[in-house]
Amino acid sequence: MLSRITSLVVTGVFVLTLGLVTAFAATKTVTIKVTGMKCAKCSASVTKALKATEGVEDAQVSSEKGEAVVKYDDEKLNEAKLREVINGTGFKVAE
Ligand SMILES: [Cu+2]
Repeated sequence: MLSRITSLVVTGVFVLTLGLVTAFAATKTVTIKVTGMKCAKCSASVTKALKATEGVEDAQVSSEKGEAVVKYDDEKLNEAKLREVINGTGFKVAE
C-alpha cells in the first residue's frame, strides 16, 4: 500500500516537472525582414534553409512581404544565428 502511494507521488511529481519543463522551454517567434526575394522559389529556398537549422520549429517565408516568420527554440538558437542562416542563402537580412 505504502509503495503504491509512493509510486503515485513519484508519478505526480514527474508529470508536474515535465509540465514545468515544457512551459519553460522557450519557443520564440521572430519576424525577420529579408531583401532580394522575388518569387516563390526564393522564399522556398529560405524556408528550406531555415527548416534545416537545428532548433527551428517552423518557418513561414513570404517573398511578397519580404519577411521570414520563424518559430524557434530559444535554448538552441538565437536571432543572430537565424540572420546568419538567411544571409547564407544569398538573400540579405535587412538591418
Ligand atoms: Cu525567386
